[in-house]
Amino acid sequence: MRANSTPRSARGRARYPGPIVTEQIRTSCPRDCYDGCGIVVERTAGRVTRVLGDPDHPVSRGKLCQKCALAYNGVWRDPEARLQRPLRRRGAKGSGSFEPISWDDAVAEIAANLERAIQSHGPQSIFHAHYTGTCSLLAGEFPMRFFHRLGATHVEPDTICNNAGHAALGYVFGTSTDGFDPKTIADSRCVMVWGANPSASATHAHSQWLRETSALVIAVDPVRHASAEWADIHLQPFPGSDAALAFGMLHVIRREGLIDEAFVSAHTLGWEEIEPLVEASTPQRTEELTGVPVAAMEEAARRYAAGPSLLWLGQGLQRQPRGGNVMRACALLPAITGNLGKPGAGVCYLNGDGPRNIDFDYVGAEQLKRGPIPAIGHMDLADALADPERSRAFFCWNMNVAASAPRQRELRNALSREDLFAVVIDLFQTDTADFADIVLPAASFLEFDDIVTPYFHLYVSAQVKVEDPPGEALPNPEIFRRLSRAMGYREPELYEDDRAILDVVLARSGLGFDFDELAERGTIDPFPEPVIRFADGRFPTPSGRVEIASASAEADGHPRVPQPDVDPRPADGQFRLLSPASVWLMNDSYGNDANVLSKLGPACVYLNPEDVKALALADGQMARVSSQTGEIELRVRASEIVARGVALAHKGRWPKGEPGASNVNVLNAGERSDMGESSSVHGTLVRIATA
Ligand SMILES: Nc1nc2c(c(=O)[nH]1)N[C@H]1C(S)=C(S)[C@@H](COP(=O)(O)OP(=O)(O)OC[C@H]3O[C@@H](n4cnc5c(=O)[nH]c(N)nc54)[C@H](O)[C@@H]3O)O[C@H]1N2
Ligand SMILES: Nc1nc2c(c(=O)[nH]1)N[C@H]1C(S)=C(S)[C@@H](COP(=O)(O)OP(=O)(O)OC[C@H]3O[C@@H](n4cnc5c(=O)[nH]c(N)nc54)[C@H](O)[C@@H]3O)O[C@H]1N2
Ligand SMILES: [Mo]
Repeated sequence: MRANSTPRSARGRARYPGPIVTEQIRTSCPRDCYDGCGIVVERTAGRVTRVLGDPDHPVSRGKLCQKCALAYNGVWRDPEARLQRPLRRRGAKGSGSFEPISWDDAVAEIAANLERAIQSHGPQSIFHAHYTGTCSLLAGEFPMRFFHRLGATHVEPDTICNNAGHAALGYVFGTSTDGFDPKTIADSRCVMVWGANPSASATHAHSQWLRETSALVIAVDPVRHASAEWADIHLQPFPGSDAALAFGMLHVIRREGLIDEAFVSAHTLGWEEIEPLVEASTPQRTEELTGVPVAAMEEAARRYAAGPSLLWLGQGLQRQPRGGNVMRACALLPAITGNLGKPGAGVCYLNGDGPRNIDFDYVGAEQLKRGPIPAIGHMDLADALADPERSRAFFCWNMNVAASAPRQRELRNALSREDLFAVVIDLFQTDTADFADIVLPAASFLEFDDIVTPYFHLYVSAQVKVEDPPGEALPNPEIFRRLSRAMGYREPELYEDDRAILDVVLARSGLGFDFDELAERGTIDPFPEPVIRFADGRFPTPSGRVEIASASAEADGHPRVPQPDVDPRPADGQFRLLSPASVWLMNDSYGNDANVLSKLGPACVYLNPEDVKALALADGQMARVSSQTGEIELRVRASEIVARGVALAHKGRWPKGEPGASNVNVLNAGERSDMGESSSVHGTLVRIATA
């Protein structure tokens, strides 16, 4: 398909005459964020002077979010803060004491240690963890070529984030990554945002997409965050009770004759199997189970069913002990009301590359695998790294596990093992890097060309090099080419040049533009008309229908149909701790920016004022928050945004900047959800007392 050539003001790479020549260059934000903003970089005399939102980009409209505006004009461009040379450990693990070494010495030392691990314990004793520290294509996928060839154990990335949702929606729809096109909101009468908080995790989607629509907005969240505050209807269930809420809404929809019978009979499988459960899920019973008042729930059910309606299922929603069941239950709503396959309707969890046709397998060179790749989930990482028979070496790249992963104390103990050879590749000396034997300095997104495919909007964006990396820092792909050479590998895929890969990817996509055109325009929208998913009524499940009842789920040991379950309420004075995205942090990425830190203030825990009183605490006082795995001191914020029994402390601070050298993940016991070996971090139970 030919790209849409919407005219944009001719600012890309333009030169402005004058005594000081300032160039403006378009690029794109590759952070793990729904928004995928367009960026304009100002450069004077070859030096970047400012990083701004692209005024012509449909999402950023000239404004970056607050956190990226600070970090991209702060710590990310501060050469003093950035890693500039490869480093070798000098002191004890975790002490942060290192000496600079050359790239040749660094990769030779890594190769020698990997060989040693392979000889003594096999390649599977080398573990590598990575996630979405950057979401650009080459920086995220090219390193996989090296690890496929090596045969290292893969720490399944999505298990730290969203894998339960992927598994659950896979059972229901046969896919979790074919979400609605946000553009179709123009035809929606109702938008239901369930367990996502765009006001923090997608600030442009909050301030534009959601706030500018004339559709009715329903938010379903235990926290009254700014998007919930903005919504026309806010349902505030107790965490982990959403499956019962979805069944309660189905009860109302059925009782009031709002089922789309034609859609149900033509395109779904197993409705009759859940009808008795729906029948039993009366509004009164639902209120008892979830805490959501009957009237609000009934109104939301009616408005959603009337449609056309969008359902945004957040990643926060499924970070629960029964998060997979919750996702399956919520997914019944569009199926029963026919809010699928037509303009203004649909479900979105994440958008994969879908119609953009980006060949990720080629970029990751699957063919280099020499057999099945061993894998573990993040919930098992601390144990695997603690065991010298299982693990001899560890790579961490695009990720900061010492801040983001569960069982923080156990993980740090494991990373302290003298006989675990650790390599960390990052822009900064993170907590994880403090435990490395070799630290390799990575280039930032401003320092190499790449492609970004955002996961909410269906755009294709260019990441454009605007300056050289500081010191000897290198882009991820070049780092892995050097590692391959040091290992003596011969496969040509390991040495393929970045630009050649970008050209192949765009040529294969059939989208009709090459990298030069993309770089010139910054972002291209290949689909000016909203893409309507499942318009033919067919779903990639075994039956071709929406599988309310799923034999695949049953074969995997789950109930055939979703259940109207709720988690037990926390007993004897415990609280349910939620630790979602902070407005000021990007996961753990900006926790070392001075301006971000001053905006953040001290780490705090939000509690309902009644709970604050009952705990004999006061607003502003320090509380000791403890769980089965650790404890942390947090400043109390008494606030009505959470109900009684719920505690809220945002993720993303750097442990080494905190008083007890830990962040909220010291409380996270790494309990897994019911599906996908995935994190149930929002199900963490804690006790709270005066510090
Ligand atoms: N308590 C709690 N914990 C959570 C969560 C939660 O909700 N609550 N959420 C979880 C979720 S959803 C996620 S996704 C994870 C995220 O956890 P992480 O992936 O650990 O966090 P990030 O900050 O995204 O990225 C990690 C690192 O990537 C580096 N980086 C950026 N660009 C590059 C690059 O080009 N090359 C290299 N080599 N490195 C780069 C950054 O400097 C940063 O240090 O955290 C999880 N942890
Ligand atoms: N500013 C900022 N933006 C980010 C990130 C960041 O760290 N900071 N991280 C990025 C990443 S990696 C991800 S995965 C996304 C995550 O972004 P989201 O999908 O928005 O997920 P979370 O921030 O984890 O949580 C969203 C909401 O889920 C709610 N929630 C928790 N448990 C339940 C429940 O049982 N039921 C219901 N209904 N709601 C529940 C929380 O109260 C929270 O308000 O954001 C991305 N964007
Ligand atoms: Mo995430």
